[in-house]
Parts: sequence; structure tokens; C-alpha cells
Amino acid sequence: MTCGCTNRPNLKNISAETMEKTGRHPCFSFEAHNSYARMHLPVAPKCNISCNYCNRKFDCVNESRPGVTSEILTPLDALYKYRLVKEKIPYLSVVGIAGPGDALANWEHTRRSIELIKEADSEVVFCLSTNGLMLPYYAKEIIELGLKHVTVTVNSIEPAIGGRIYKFVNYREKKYEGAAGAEILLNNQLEGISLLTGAGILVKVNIVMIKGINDSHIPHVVRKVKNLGVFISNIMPLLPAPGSNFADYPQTGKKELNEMRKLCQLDLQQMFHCKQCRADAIGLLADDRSSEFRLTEKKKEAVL
Ligand code: CLF
Ligand code: SF4
Repeated sequence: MTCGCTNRPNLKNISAETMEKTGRHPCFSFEAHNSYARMHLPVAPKCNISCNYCNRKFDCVNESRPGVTSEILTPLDALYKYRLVKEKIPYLSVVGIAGPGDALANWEHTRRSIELIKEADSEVVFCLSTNGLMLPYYAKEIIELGLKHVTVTVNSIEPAIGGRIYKFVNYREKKYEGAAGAEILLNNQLEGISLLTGAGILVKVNIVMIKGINDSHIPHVVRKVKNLGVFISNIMPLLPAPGSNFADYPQTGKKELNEMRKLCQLDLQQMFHCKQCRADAIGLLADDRSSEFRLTEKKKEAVL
């Protein structure tokens, strides 16, 4: 008798190389999260949308807990910093780009940082996180760069719900507000995800759970992205950022969050070990060492 479980993604078009890399990825593999470290390179300060839970003085809450990023790096700085960290943390396996804005709204810097580090160390597993607005434009380059792990934050698949989450979307030199912007965003997210999964890239979908806005809608989002071939989803709590439009909204409770994850797990495997890292996080997921590695001129000279 075959197993009736339906929550496993279809891995037919996933290469052995991708699976080997996934075994060293602390977010995509629960087994890896206590033994492999990741570092985020804060090379992407700009953003092309405005989430109501975001205060631009803080890190992108799609991939980070609220806390001002301590530095913005150039691609060359990113390479120096990678060398510095790798020397001190040999079990560092993943280099991720997770803001503090959007990785694809700063594509030149994101791409160059990846290229430089890849030239220096072919073993690195690269990862990036994006709101997905520009994914249809950059999916081809992402695939050609050899990335195997991408995270897209999809908070809604209904423009009316998205219109309450996103204040505006800046797309092709034009600003779209509310549901009109949300519709462009979600269409691009879904198209971009399909392009990536179709090319054998493992896609994780992050969802910020906002009480009274998208909470009851989340199972629909999960089912939709599962059908697009997404590998795993990560339902995250809303952490109300001071100064943001959702500053007075309640923080999502742990119990309701885990109940939602368990419900959605019936459709697609869920991440339960996310730590909502800073955009410059370094180390094991549960042990952030970013403060040890602020890039001073002296440190740069040491690795030149
Ligand atoms: Fe960073 Fe994100 Fe890549 Fe991981 S984090 S870009 S997938 S390397 Fe991980 Fe941190 Fe949770 Fe993100 S614990 S916030 S899921
Ligand atoms: Fe802020 Fe991230 Fe949303 Fe951009 S995608 S507005 S940086 S939370």
C-alpha cells in the first residue's frame, strides 16, 4: 500500500547536487539547523514595495526580527566579510541575501556579491529571499547563477486581502496602491515561483500571519503554492514594528501560529524552526554571532 501522505513536495526534477546542498542548509533542512551556520550579507538596502508591517528603519521583517541592520555592505565588502567569517566559523555553509530591503530591488549588488564569493569558494550554498515583485525578470539570471534555494514571501493570493497588507507597489516606474498593487505583486510572485520550481530550484514560501487580515486565508496560500511545486512554507508571526502601519496590531501568538502550521502541514511540509533572523545574521540559527563580525577597516586589511 502506498503512503497516503500528501504533504511531501514532488522532488522529481530536483538534482542530486541540490539535495546535497539542502542537507547543508539550516533553514531548508531541520536536520541541518544545529550543525550548519548561515551568514546574511546586508547588500540590499532598497525596496520596491511598502508592506504595512515594515518600518524602513528596521530590517525587512520578511526575513528578520525587528532590529536595525548594523551595516550595509558593498559586494567587495561582502567578499571580505565572507572570508573573515569562514575563517572563524568553518561549519558556515550558507550565504544568504535577505535585505534589509529586497534582494531583487538591488539586483546588481546581489548578483555581484554572489559572483565574487562563488569565485572564491565553490562549496558555498547560496540563498536569497525576496518579495517576488521582480522574480519574472530575474529568474533566468538566478537559475544561471546556480542558486538552488530561494525564499519568496507570499502573504496573500487575493488582491483584496493583499491590498490591506501592502500600502503600495512600485513597478516599472509607476506606483500602484492597495489592491491594484497587490494584484501585480501576487501575479509576479506566482509566475516567478513557477519559473524557479520548473528549473529545479527549491522554493520556500514565507507567510506573515496577521490576525484579522490574512490568518484564515493562509491555508489557501499554502495549497496554491504547493501546486506550483514549492518545497516548504514558513508561517511567521507578525512582529509589530514601531512606526509601521501595523504597529498597534497584536503580535501573532505562538499557540495560534503553531496551530496554523500544523493545519497547513497536512498540505505541505512546514518550517517550525525559523528564528526570524536579522538581515546581517551570522552563525547557527539559534546562536546569532553577527556582533562579532562588524566590518572595520582593520578587519578588512586582515583578510586582503
Ligand atoms: Fe537566510 Fe532565509 Fe536563506 Fe535561511 S534565513 S535567506 S532561508 S539562509 Fe531561515 Fe532566518 Fe527563518 Fe529566514 S531562520 S528568517 S527562514
Ligand atoms: Fe519592508 Fe521587506 Fe516589505 Fe520591503 S519587502 S517593504 S523591506 S518588509
